[in-house]
Amino acid sequence: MITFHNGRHAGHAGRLEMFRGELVPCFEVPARAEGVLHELRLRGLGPIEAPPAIDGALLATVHQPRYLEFLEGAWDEWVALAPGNDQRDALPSCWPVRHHRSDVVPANFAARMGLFSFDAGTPLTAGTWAAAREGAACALAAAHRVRDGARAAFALTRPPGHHAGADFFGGYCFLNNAALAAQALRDGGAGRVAVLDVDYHHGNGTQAIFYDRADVFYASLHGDPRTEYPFYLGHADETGAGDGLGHNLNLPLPRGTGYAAWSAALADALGAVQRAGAEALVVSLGVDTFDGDPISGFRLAAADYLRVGEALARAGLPTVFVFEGGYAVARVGELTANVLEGFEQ
Ligand code: Q9C
Ligand code: ZN
Repeated sequence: MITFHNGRHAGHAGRLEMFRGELVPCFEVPARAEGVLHELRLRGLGPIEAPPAIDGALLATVHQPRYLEFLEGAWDEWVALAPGNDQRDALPSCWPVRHHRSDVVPANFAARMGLFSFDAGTPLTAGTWAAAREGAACALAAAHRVRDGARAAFALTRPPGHHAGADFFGGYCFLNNAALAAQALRDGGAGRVAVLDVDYHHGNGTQAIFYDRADVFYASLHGDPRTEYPFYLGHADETGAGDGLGHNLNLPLPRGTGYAAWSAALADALGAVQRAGAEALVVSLGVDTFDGDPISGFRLAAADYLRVGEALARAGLPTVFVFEGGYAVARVGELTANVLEGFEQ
């Protein structure tokens, strides 16, 4: 299978994230993608290419223009705010809550950081915009390749994307690569598209983007949001709204879930994808379900990921894989390549 690799991802290298009252080294590091690239080359899993340049207007098929403008200029604004800011990353520290319903976009930079985000674990750095944009280009290139007849393609995106909404970043994500791929498949002629999210965390951004639409079915298996990040979305009773009612499926699972229960949920999700009449599939491929993941709570073993790939292949759909989470840095390449290799067998 072809891989589209983001040559600018390493420019997004956050230093610190807020965690339990202190700033700790970022979990989402460039070595994650380098590990995947290394393993794909080692196994000869297919060609690895840079994506063609994209028209920036394509990002607006999923994201709000005012959010994109903010992201594009945010680093320069941050650096201009105070001497020394180029030596530290920008993190939000205040947010509007439910009763703040004004649509006024504040002039203050910190206020806009909060308006367009939902956590303090997602540093915005000098290379964030270029990396996120090039990652989105990978997702679009993979979708276009599948639209043009390929059985499957892999977008090795970094930063990840599934927590990013139409107008917010968070959970290490800025642009929603999977949503952009799904939208590109729709625009390329697929009547219905499914996004299947197997990352440990619920893809709150992807769900929100497609929640009121019938043409993109979102299914996710993830740590129960009662206890697991991103907490405020991902419950089983979220089934879609308006035209999208019945087109969203959440399968929350308790911390400690192993492969037997996890793979049964995967089979349920794949059944729902078939019943939804999807003509193409986008897989949000996080491998933070691994039992050695430092920030997650499922118990999948490395060999299980081969079976995951086989199960995904049995859906028989043209498939775009989009890289998401996975923080056991030394193992992420092996786990990801196992899924892709299992799919190809
Ligand atoms: N510092 C993805 O997997 N923080 N995002 C959890 C550990 C947020 C995960 C606490 C985790 C975000 C794409
Ligand atoms: Zn995750």
